[in-house]
Amino acid sequence: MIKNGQTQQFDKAAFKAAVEKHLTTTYAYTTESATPHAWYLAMARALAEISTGNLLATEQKLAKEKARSVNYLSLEFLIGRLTGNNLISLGLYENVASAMEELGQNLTDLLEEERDPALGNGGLGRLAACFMDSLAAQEYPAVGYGLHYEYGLFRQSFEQGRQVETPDGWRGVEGYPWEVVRPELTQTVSLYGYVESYLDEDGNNYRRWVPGMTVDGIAWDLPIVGYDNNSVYPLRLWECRSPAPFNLARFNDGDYVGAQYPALEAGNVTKVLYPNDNHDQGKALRLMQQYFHCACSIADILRRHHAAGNEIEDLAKLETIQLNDTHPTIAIPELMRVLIDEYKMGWEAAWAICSQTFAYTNHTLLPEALETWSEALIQQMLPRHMEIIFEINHRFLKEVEAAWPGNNDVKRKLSIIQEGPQRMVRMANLCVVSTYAVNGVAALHSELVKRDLFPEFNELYPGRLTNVTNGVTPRRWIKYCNPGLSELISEKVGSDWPVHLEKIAGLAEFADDEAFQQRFMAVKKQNKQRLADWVKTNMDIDLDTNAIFDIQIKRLHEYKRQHLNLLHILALYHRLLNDPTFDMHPRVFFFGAKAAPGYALAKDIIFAINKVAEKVNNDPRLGGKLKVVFVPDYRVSLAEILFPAADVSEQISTAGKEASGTGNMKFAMNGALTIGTMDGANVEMREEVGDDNIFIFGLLVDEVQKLKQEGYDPYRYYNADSMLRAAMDLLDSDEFTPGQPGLLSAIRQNLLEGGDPYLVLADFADYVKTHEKIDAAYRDQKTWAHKAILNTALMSKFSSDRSIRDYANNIWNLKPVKC
Ligand code: 9GP
Repeated sequence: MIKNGQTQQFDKAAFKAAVEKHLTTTYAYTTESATPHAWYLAMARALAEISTGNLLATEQKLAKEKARSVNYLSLEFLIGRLTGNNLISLGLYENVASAMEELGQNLTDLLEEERDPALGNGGLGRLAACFMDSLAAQEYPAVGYGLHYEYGLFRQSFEQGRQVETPDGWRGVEGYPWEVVRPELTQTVSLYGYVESYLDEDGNNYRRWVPGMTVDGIAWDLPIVGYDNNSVYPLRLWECRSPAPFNLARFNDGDYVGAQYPALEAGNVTKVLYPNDNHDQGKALRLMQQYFHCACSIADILRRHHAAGNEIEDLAKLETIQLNDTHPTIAIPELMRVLIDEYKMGWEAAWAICSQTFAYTNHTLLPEALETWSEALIQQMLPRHMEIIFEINHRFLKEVEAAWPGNNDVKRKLSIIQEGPQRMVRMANLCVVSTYAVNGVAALHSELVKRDLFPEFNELYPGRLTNVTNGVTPRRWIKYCNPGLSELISEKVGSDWPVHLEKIAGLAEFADDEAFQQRFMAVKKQNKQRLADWVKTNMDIDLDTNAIFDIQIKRLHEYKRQHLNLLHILALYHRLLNDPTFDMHPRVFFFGAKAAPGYALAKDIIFAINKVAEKVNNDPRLGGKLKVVFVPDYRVSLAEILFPAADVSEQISTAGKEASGTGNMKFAMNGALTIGTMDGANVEMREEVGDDNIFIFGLLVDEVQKLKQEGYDPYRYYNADSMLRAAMDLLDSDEFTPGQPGLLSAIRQNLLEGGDPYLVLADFADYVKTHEKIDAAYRDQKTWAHKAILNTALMSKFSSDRSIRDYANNIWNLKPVKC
């Protein structure tokens, strides 16, 4: 068991008493009447007492030391369940299990009672959660700032194979036991209104914003518990409320709805997480969310700065603000506004602080995800910010003029304002102009940011554009989710690998050790059984753990190409039924994915996979060789069962489209072999594990670009490849939708008439061939075990601890502070 300062005083009797006290005084149950859910809540509350105390102590210590900190601003933190993870960080897992046992409760069952706080969409939000974990584990002073959404990412279920969305009230009626509200940190946020000039007593001319309305920002802190140390950092989530709950006079007049209107409007701001991944919808309420988040966070950063006795001039010295994608960009003009209008600083002085405080991470090259806001909308909602953005742009365009005299094309391209019938503010351009560092999230992606997205910016600001390859926390993604593997690793390389992941390289020397191979594969088998049991219980599908478990879990998006995977499945189906010479090792294809509710084709792909699953899982002609499982409501807690159970990891995006990927890393750490394109972090994973231990296929970025330039014709591939044709044509038949041909045609149509924008057909043949290699490789279990062990052993680069050290050393200039 880990010993650390947070738990040295763990007193089992006192802990049990605390659990029982919460059961009765917080949740009003007796030990006899308590449900498992009530036991879980009481246990988590008792644990939160420990972490909240340490959160306050950490805050005080960092303020006293005037430590430089990073403020991680993100509209999403996909933290997943906290209880199990915090037990591991606190080193209390066994102690609490035994305490709860004495109270007649099983810890594993209680942990299942926790709802996932799904405050993010996918990779970007989960990255933010891993980063908070790594900041705390390494004691780099940090505060995470996000939004306290009333409803997280929707819950997904399937009705006749189609995705149905329902609201995700992640806090339940009782509230989330790990969070604590901090009313003393409440902020007031202005919106709408107009800007006016005025003279102060000394006759100086100033601008000021006269807001049309205000709302309150209420702070909720979630504890990010440092692994095996004493630090607890806040993940501070802002909830929007109206300053007045309702208008009493109107209510008394019988206007019940009108009386509550302002409260309803304010409540809407943090009502729901926008369910779009890699897609910008441009909704006004979303801009309001973004500004609300930024205004509260900037005000809180300044409050902390002053509370620690620091001067405003030292802001950039003591605080850095990392913008997680462009979503919090409005923080830049907000800080300028505060410095100029409230601190009465001149533009240059304010700009010197701002441009040395902010850094920006770019997470995508997809044009539909690059945020722009209509100038008119910003003007209406945030009139003073629009003025400031104009001024930033004006000064910036002078720089452009100096660098490219008389070149209006470059000016038009780089300008923060995009001209056109509706003028738009380009948030990414605003970020690059106003920050001291801009990073991409994998080596290839960062190169493409420089080469294709921002080449002129790279020329204008040499050195500003850089790379930090993503990573994932080995605490949640190995130690917590894969206890069997964790034990094996600890036995071979010592137990401190969760904070020194470079140590797992020591496993490589056992890659050829037959006894170790068997134990490694036995752990995999147990994990496959755990998943198979879950599927049996929740979906009533029988699975054989001798089959290859082949898994694709990520958001549903055309560029991620779940439909390429589907076509391969259809080709196997066709061959099994029509080619007597064809043989394959039994395979189960798993999918887990949510589609944005407005994304029709993504939903069609889900429907098609479900329909195919229905048929193949019950078709005796296939002899159990082929199964398809689409797990509903894919989320962090399900991911914790899926990653450890995978033999094969599907990372098959069109080259150049997936900025990094992080699921790819979690799979490989847990001993799965990747089938992937040369995209995102796959490229660096290949460098680490070597060509023999990864299955790479498909067009390279430059080949994709060339093919598109030359004029890509999907029919060429369709006509030339009979297997592809057979697979595609199945989609047009009623094979999977008896009596209703055409229900699955949308996919085929998109790929043929729609021009196949993500080159699914171009990569199909190589994908099939590479899967054949996987089939052959799996039949030789020793070689497979060797490769799987090496995948685990050679993944240390992809610990988010390394990513955070890269940020700390190369961007933030941040030093750890031991608490
Ligand atoms: O699509 C990227 C994904 O590749 C990456 O791993 C993740 C974290 O960096 O960010 C995703 N981007 C977005 O969600 C939107 O920009």
